[in-house]
Amino acid sequence: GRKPRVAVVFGGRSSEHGISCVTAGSVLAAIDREAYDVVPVGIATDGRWVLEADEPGRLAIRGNDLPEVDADRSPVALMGATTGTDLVVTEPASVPSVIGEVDVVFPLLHGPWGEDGTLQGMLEMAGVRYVGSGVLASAVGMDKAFMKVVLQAAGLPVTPGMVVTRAELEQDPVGVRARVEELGFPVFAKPARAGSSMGISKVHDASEVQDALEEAFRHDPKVLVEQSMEGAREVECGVLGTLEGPPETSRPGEVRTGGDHEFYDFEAKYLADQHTEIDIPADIPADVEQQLRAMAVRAFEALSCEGLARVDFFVMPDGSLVINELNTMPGFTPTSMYPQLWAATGMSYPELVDRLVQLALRRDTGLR
Ligand code: G1L
Repeated sequence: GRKPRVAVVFGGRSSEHGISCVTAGSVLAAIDREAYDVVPVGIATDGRWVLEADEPGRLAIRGNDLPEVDADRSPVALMGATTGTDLVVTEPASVPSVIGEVDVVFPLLHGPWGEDGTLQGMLEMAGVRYVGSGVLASAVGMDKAFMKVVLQAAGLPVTPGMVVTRAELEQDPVGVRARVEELGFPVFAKPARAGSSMGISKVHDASEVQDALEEAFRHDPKVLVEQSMEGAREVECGVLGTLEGPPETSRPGEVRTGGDHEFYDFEAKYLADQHTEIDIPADIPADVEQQLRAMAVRAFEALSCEGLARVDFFVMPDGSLVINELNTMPGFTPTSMYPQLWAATGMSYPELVDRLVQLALRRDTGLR
C-alpha cells in the first residue's frame, strides 16, 4: 500500500513559536522519506493553518533570529475523513483539493493551544493518531501544580510547594507572604502553566516575594511557589513508551548551570549558552541511577503518559531523589537534552523520530 503520511504540525500562537519551527526543521530533516510521506503544516502566530514549504533549511536559526511560519502560504484545514480514522488535509472551503489523508500527526507545539491537550483533543475527536501523550497527560503535564498533585498522590517525592493566584495576592498580600515564609527561603516562584522557564525567579527573603509573584503573574494568573532544593544536583531522564510492556529509560544526564544563570532558564535551554553544561551520563552512583530510572517510569505511568517524557530530578547531597517535574513535550532538537539522553543510550535522532511515529501508528484510537 501507500506509505503512511505524517503531518508535522508546528509554530502556533504561543511564545515558543520560533522554537517549534526550529524543532520541526530538525524532525523534517531526520524523518525517513523512504518510509513516510511527510506534510509540513504550519500554524501562524495569528492561528491560521497553512501548508508549509518542505524545506527544513528554512526553519533553521539564523544568528539570533528564530524562524516563523509563513502566514501567506496556502491555507489548509484538517478534517476527519468519513472513510475511517484518517485525517484529511485540505485547502479550506468545501474540500476543493485534498492534499492527502494523514495517518499520524507529529504535534510540535508548546504552551497553550497545543501542548496543553487541546490539539490532542481535536485529534481524538477526529479519530486521528498522533505522537506523544493524550489529552489528560498533556494537560496535567502543562500545569506544574496539578502535576505535583498527581505525582504526590502516586507516592512519588516532590518539592514542597504551594499555589498562589493573582486574586489571592490582591485580597490578602500579608497572608500570602506568611504562607510563602512557612515554606522557608529560598523559594522559586513559577508561572504554573507557562510552557518554558519564562517568568521564574528565585526569592531569597520576604522583601522579594511581591516582585517575584508579580513577575510570574505576567505569564500566568496561577503561580507555583516551591522550596528551593539547595545543594541538589539536577539530573534528567528520558522515557520512551514501548508497544508492549513497561516504557524504556535513557541513561540520566546532569544539567549544570553556573555564572549568571540561577536556574536553567529559557536562554540556557534553547539558545546555545556557554553557561550551561550538560553531562551525559550523569556522574552518579549506579544504585542512584537505577532508582532514578525506576522512579522515572513510575512518574510516566502516574500521569498515564504515552510516547515520550523527560523526567527531571533533584539528586540531594545524601543521594535521595525528588522529582522536579515531568515534561510530556521536552525540547526536541538534536541538541536538546531528551534526544541527547537517547543518543548516549545508543539511539540516534532519526531512530528516535521513527520509534515515536511507529508507536503512534500502532496506537488504538479511542479509550486506551
Ligand atoms: F510529539 C511529541 F513527540 F510528543 C513531541 C511534541 C512536542 C515531542 C516534543 C515536543 N516539543 C516541542 O514541541 C517543543 C518543546 C520543541 C516546543 Cl515547540
